Amino acid sequence: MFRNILVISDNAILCRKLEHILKENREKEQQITFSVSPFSEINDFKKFLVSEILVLDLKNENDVQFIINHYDLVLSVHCKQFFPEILVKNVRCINIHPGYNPVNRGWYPQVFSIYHNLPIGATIHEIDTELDHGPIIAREFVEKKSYDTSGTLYERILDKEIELFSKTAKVILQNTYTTFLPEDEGNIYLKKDFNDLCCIDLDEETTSGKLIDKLRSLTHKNFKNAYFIDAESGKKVFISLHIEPAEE
Ligand code: 0FX
Repeated sequence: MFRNILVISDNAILCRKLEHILKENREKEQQITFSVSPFSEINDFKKFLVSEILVLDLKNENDVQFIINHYDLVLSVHCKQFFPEILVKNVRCINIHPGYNPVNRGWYPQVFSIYHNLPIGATIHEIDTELDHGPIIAREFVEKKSYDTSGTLYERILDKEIELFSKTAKVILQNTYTTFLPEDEGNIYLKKDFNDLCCIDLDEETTSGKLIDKLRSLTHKNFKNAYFIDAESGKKVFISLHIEPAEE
């Protein structure tokens, strides 16, 4: 069983839900510590979490050594920092990923799932030296509808992450879980792919279906994602989609 568990995250809402599940599933002798990346707003986490919160920079060798010396399990909960090799080789590191590995590795998986018409889900896996790549502990698909946007699909994926973690927290904390390897290398999309997707080329010829899919994939609450460049002013003009199915 793991004794000193570190959660590292950049997503306060998800952390609040996981804190509850972790506390329900831990044994008395298991210590759980929460931490955030230096660029995260720690006060957002303080609002949500009962536990004390550390700030840890995975690019800082002292911070990485501190983790290696003090913890035997690191849980990455939408942590935006890349885990260095020395960390994953010395401490068991487990990631909760908002995509179905290996189909949706990388950044904002639901965006690329809508745009490239790929299945989507959530995965809990051991971290190795490649992004969203290691042995899988649990994964499940979520339903994707023709009228989903990134925003509506993301909510379903978060629910699935919580569901998967609720089902596996006990065996993860006890270190009695089993794993299986991903079938292949799958697909990987990075932040740059998202930034490129956001720019709409007004001269590109496409089908109505593909354009709707692109705008659905870039519509997420109030985020200003998709844009074209106004020819007169040279300024970005942001676009998002209002989409809803007819009532029965
Ligand atoms: O915490 P998270 O949901 O997850 C992201 C990556 O998607 C994930 O692959 C990685 N493992 C994790 C560490 O970081 O990211 P977020 O809270 O910044 O964004 C949540 C969603 O909001 C995102 O999936 C798409 C949407 N979004 C976010 C930003 C900042 C946008 O549509 N536009 C944006 O500018």
